[in-house]
Amino acid sequence: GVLSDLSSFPPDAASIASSIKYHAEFTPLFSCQNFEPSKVFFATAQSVRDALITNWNATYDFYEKMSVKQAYYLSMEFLQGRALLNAIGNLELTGEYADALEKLGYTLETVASQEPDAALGNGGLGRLASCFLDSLATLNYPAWGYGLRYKYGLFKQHLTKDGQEEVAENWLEIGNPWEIVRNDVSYPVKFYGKVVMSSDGKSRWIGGEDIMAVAYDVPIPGYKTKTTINLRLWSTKVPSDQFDLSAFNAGEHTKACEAQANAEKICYILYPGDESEEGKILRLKQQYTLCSASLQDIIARFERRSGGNARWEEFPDKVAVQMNDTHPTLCIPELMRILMDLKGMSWEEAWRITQRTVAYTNHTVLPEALEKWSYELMQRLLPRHVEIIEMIDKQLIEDIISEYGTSNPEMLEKKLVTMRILENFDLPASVAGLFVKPEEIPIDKTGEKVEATDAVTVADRDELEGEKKLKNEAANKEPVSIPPKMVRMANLCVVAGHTVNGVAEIHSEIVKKEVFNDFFQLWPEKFQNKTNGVTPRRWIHFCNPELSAVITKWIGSKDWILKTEKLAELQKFADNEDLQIEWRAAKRINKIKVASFLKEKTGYSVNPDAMFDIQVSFSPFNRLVSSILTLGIQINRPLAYILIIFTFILPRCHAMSTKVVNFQVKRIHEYKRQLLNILGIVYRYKKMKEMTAADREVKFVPRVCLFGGKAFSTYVQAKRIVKFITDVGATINHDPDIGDLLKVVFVPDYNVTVAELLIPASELSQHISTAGMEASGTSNMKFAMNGCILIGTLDGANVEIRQEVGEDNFFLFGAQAHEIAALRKERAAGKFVPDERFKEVKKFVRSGAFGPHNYDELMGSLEGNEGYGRADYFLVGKDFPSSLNAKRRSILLIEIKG
Ligand code: DL6
Repeated sequence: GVLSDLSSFPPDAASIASSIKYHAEFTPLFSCQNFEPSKVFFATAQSVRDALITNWNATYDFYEKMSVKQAYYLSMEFLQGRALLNAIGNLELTGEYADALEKLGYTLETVASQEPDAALGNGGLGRLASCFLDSLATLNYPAWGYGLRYKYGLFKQHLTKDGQEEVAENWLEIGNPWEIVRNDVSYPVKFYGKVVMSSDGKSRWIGGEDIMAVAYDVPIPGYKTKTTINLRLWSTKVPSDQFDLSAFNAGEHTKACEAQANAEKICYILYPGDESEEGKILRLKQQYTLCSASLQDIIARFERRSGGNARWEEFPDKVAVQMNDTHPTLCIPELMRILMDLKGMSWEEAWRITQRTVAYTNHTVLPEALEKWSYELMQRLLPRHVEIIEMIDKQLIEDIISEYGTSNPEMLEKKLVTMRILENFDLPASVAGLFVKPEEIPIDKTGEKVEATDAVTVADRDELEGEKKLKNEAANKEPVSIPPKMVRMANLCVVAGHTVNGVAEIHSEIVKKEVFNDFFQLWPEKFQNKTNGVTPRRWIHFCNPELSAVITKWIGSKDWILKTEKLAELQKFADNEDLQIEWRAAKRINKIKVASFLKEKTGYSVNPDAMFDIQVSFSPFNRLVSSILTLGIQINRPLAYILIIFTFILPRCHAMSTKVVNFQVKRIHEYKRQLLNILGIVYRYKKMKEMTAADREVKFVPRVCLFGGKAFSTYVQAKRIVKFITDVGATINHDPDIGDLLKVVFVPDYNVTVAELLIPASELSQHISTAGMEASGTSNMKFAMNGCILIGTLDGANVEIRQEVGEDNFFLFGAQAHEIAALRKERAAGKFVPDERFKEVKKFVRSGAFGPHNYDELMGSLEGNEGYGRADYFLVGKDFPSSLNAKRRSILLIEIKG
């Protein structure tokens, strides 16, 4: 329920100013002489934090007293961005803080701009987690987030003449005014060691390496409520008794600090490179730290709330654990371990409780993103967990056999091979004999056939494989590789989770029909859809105060910030010229801000009256709240009718804006097809160059094309794409023939703060993934909410957005998901006939139009089987002509309405 009557925060500017001054004086982090902006920010944030702590404590006490069911969102990523404006906005104290700071000689904007982004995430999945926290608090849900407190945030992206360069983001350099370290809340986390059987017949995991996970709490305020929930982030350190004092005193300083360094590096960065064995171990340690510390904490809270008389069968009625993708999968065997080995439960009891407690959200269908871990590595690091996983796998085999029987061994074998958690493992003795086919009857060392009496054991198989390998090597020098034994985390999630959800309608269908089809056939009731959502507070109200004011004025209240369906009331004013003028004025203010930001960051000048066309990646929306529903908590929110504003207002408001800014800001990934977008721009540039100046002026609407997004540091192709876009920009932006008619800018270091600036300024944005590959997308929602027209494929949440805004207001193009497999086959068979315009644009790129490079790797990847891997796997060539048509249609709409 809603909390009431909590202690209030100083409401007037004078008391806020004195609270800021107090913190400025007593914060030990800054010198007392100066009152520079970074110090003012810190002191301001601390004064806000006072209020949040009061509300946090009251919220905590309330939920403790009521002993309510609590939802826990476990995520390796939380992409929080800045917190100051969001916190004072949610507390409805923005005006008071602005006044207080003015009294102290500062503007709120200057102070807020001092805050580093908390970039503890990579993209959509992390930003979604942060949006959920805002909405959960706003709706007064008893929920917490659990994550890791990375010392370095997602890298800073510098753009040099060689392309993207990654630089460590030391976001904690001046300290983090929002967090509260809880030195009294820490848990041991173990790695390596061995499992022994104790006298009571229970397994005990002993020895190995121990570290401590320490809690850092970040209060998350809801909007217009006192409810303040918690984001608990774990940091790692060595247990205090493990400092090797004698080594240190003997001068072996590095050795003495080794354990400390080993423990601390677990929380250094998100997704450390995992090409090396060391990198893999570090990632697995991170995942286990998150799961183990969070579960120990959750269980301690459950026991405390049970007053020392825990009734374990009630655990799932009090606790829901949502796994944000597969990174927190280890909470399944960890919960089993704790319940069996430490709380004395039987396998059956522990399994029932675990299954009723955990649920899984899938965020991707990319096979390479469905995590698998080396069995051998996992067994070394987490021996007890691997025993438990083996038991779950064994139980799964039994379930499959009992469902399908043994009368059709071929079908059964196929099911087992796809569904098992353990990959490349022999079948248990009980069933293995069924599948020995005549031609596979093994040969013994003397050349005789071996009787297939029982299971082919692992050792047998390895030996036979070894022999085959030797024979092959001798025969044709091509060794046969033995497939490595792996643990499939997604399969484990599906088996153990009581629900599995995709994040948009089309994605959830693909999850059922393709990715986990065998599981869907076995347990159809587990599978559901929860289309993603975004918070309208951050993503309209706070990031776009201009548009927000227009909406509030015409609707007559601010109710829409909580009840987005109220936005539908704008429809009746759609033809009102005054509204249209105000709407366009708001957009123009945002575009002017972007123009000056671009000038400062890149040196490029863009005309704010050009059309802004953007391709980027994070998002807001109150189509609440996907995964949370699977926690067994009902969030009773209607669909967000926010998009209706598009149907009725957007075209009319764009009407008077003659120029377009085109945005594409996303993680750089081949499936998101930034390459398709930039090739369309290159084609446009080529056509412009072929015309007379007079024709160009008549035929082209001035356009600013913006890209933003980071390429993963080892993703070579993505980095080539970044470099290519910046090279194209460097040529076009300096071409005197083109002037303001076309600008191409790669916005460096795209993050939440940059998104908050770009999205409100957008007129056209690109959501153009190869159909079936973008699980949902959330930036599509954020752009739509800020009065931007979308160009896109029928993919992810685009499908639902298009239904809401109407077909006329969404510029659709491209092959559809069900056509993709056949198109790829056709492509691979060399049957694809490219459009002349596609050939022309590639030839132009190769001609040296953009500098000395011929971009052979990039262009080659779009061509046949020429040694560049999967020949145009993402179907850029196929969708190129229809993307040009869609762009033309979108511009026409904007011009015609004008
Ligand atoms: O569900 C949030 C977000 C979706 O909107 C994106 O479509 C999807 O790509 C993203 N998934 C991930 C997981 N990893 N990969 N790839 O970030 O989740």
